[in-house]
Amino acid sequence: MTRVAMPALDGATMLRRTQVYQDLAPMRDVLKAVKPLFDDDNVISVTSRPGAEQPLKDCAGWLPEGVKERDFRIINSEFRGTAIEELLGKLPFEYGRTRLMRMPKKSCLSIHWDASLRYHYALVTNPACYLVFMDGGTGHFRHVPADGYLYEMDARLTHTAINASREARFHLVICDAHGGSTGEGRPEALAALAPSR
Ligand SMILES: O=C(O)CCC(=O)C(=O)O
Repeated sequence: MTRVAMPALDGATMLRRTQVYQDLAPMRDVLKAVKPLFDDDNVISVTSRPGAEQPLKDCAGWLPEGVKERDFRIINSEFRGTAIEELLGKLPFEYGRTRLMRMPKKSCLSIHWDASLRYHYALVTNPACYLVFMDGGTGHFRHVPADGYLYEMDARLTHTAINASREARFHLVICDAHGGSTGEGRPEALAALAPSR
């Protein structure tokens, strides 16, 4: 098994609080306004590509081959002039795909890894919701609190997310437009996992 370039699993870098802060109440107002737009895929696109046929669904699913995070640079009309646009304007990096992610009660994601750092802002959560970073057979659980701060996640690490509660969880998830990494260096069994969502 080869292990070369996979980012190190380190408690401090799996998830860290950034300096970026946005009041929670107006952020939750935006969520409330768009909540009826969620459907089975549990994702609403905040940003989309120029000319997207369905801007609110442009970021759902996997990043298609040849498409870059930075292509998702249009803030959809539903989010213009809102606290979410204000938050995006404060970032010290360029945003790529930006989505509202609903995680239904008693659910989890498949284990995967992503090509860039990701940033999570918890809108509605509770202590039974976690990002879980895998280290062989061990999972390191991290909770993203709804404290108004944006959290940086090293999504290049193999991970999943779980909602072990009886309520839906809502996060705003922002991809770094220029982050990047490949599966190179992962143990073979994990390299076979495709990057996801
Ligand atoms: O928490 C979520 O909804 C997605 C978590 C995740 O896998 C990610 O941000 O890469």
